[in-house]
Amino acid sequence: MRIDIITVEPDLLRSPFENSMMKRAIDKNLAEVYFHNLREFGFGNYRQIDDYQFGGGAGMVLMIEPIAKCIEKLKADREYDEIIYMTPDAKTLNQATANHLSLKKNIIILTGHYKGVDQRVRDKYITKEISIGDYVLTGGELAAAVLCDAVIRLIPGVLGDETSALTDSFQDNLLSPPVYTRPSEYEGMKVPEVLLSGNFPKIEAWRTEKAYERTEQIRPDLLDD
Ligand code: 6GU
Repeated sequence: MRIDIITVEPDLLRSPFENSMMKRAIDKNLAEVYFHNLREFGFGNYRQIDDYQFGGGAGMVLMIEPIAKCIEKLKADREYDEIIYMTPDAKTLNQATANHLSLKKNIIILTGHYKGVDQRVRDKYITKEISIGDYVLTGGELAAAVLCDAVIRLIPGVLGDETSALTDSFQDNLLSPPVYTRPSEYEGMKVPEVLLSGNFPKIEAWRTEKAYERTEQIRPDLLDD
């Protein structure tokens, strides 16, 4: 999978891709990630990329031309399955969207900044808009890193234990059950007996029960879907 990220703050984005799972995926050639600094496509000596909004109001808006130049340059070299815009005024990212995107070959992720991008960018180029939750971030960079992590870990071969992505919270719209490791007793707090029993059907049943319990308590909305 190839991901091209168009951003105003490439340095803010780099470290998540240079560590842990995303680094492993890139090292194994299962994911290729490229950063494109929007500033390089800006106007004039100051490489201007944003301007005041028509109609007045606080906050700068990213102009269409620099973004169009960057996207057209990428599109000249290959076909893209999705051009995604990270913005708080969009549907919230969920596991189904991550699963869907993990099957794609080439995607572009555009990260917004300031007041966002000129609406005509969204109308002309964007195939999917994604928010990562109901709160406002300074820019879409960290949101793009979150999206990439959620997607890249699902690419076959990235996770060492091939089954582990399938048992994650949310893969079946349930939260994960509690987990324990050594010691089996800590300051009087004991690990549930069933987990030490070696009876795997019983352990599975316990985990399912706890997953439902936790979901009902913390995220009952997931059970409605
Ligand atoms: Cl994708 N961008 C920004 N700026 N804020 C957000 C977001 C995205 N998702 C949630 N908050």
